[in-house]
Amino acid sequence: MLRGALRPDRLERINAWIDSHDLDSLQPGQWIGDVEVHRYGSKDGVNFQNIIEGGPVFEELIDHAAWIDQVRRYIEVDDHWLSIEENFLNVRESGGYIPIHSGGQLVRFTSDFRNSAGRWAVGQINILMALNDIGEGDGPTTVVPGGHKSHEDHPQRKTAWNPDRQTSGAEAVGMVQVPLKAGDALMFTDAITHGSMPRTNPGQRRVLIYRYAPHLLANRFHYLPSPELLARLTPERRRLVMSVPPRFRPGRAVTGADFEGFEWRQT
Ligand SMILES: O=C(O)CCC(=O)C(=O)O
Ligand SMILES: [Fe+2]
Repeated sequence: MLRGALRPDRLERINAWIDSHDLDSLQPGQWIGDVEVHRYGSKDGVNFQNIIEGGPVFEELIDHAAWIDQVRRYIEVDDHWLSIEENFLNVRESGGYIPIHSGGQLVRFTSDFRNSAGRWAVGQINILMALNDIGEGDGPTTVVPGGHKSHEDHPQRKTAWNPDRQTSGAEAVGMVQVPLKAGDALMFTDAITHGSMPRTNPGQRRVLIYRYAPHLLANRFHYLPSPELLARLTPERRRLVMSVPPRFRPGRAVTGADFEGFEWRQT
């Protein structure tokens, strides 16, 4: 728990960015500059993916002092460089929740969580920042404590043999709620079995989620940073958003259109 990680003036700037968009009119696949409107599923709300392109207030959080050294401690060891794996802003309304997922039983490098001779090998760390208070009825994140060390699937998790499971934190056995105050951040390994309570209150739950991983595992959606963003970033931030720059022969020009219709797998 990182209490008060985001100062009130920063929260105000971020919330003003959200308020300047009409959520009801936004369609998945729509772009706001270099930020893409997105949904994982039908219940878990709108995601503004690649939010670090949304302006300085989002850029500044790439290596925020409230967590970056802790994140490095678990991920940046030996041949692993730290990289941002995914970054988005999520807005969830009444009825919304994210079903129970993850767990130590998964064979997934981002779920790696071990210590070797005093050095950590962690595959992914999430920083979930509360942009408003997330208490009773607001749909707090839920975790199964120790779930990242489990060798068994949580019986209520969606699996290949149980594909229609959408278990919320209200129904899942062994889950605890993690209420947050606006400005608090929750730091957790993505391996932990987690999800959220359904939001029952009116209004919106607003969070920012930045995920960090060893550079070999980044990047989930592979947004290439815009030249404008790269020009603004410090060398340290540049390494976090693009640890391994793409390489082309001299003169080769590539655009997004070259990859349109390309089939890809999402985990
Ligand atoms: O929406 C939530 O509360 C949980 C988010 C989540 O699943 C994640 O950050 O990996
Ligand atoms: Fe998650």
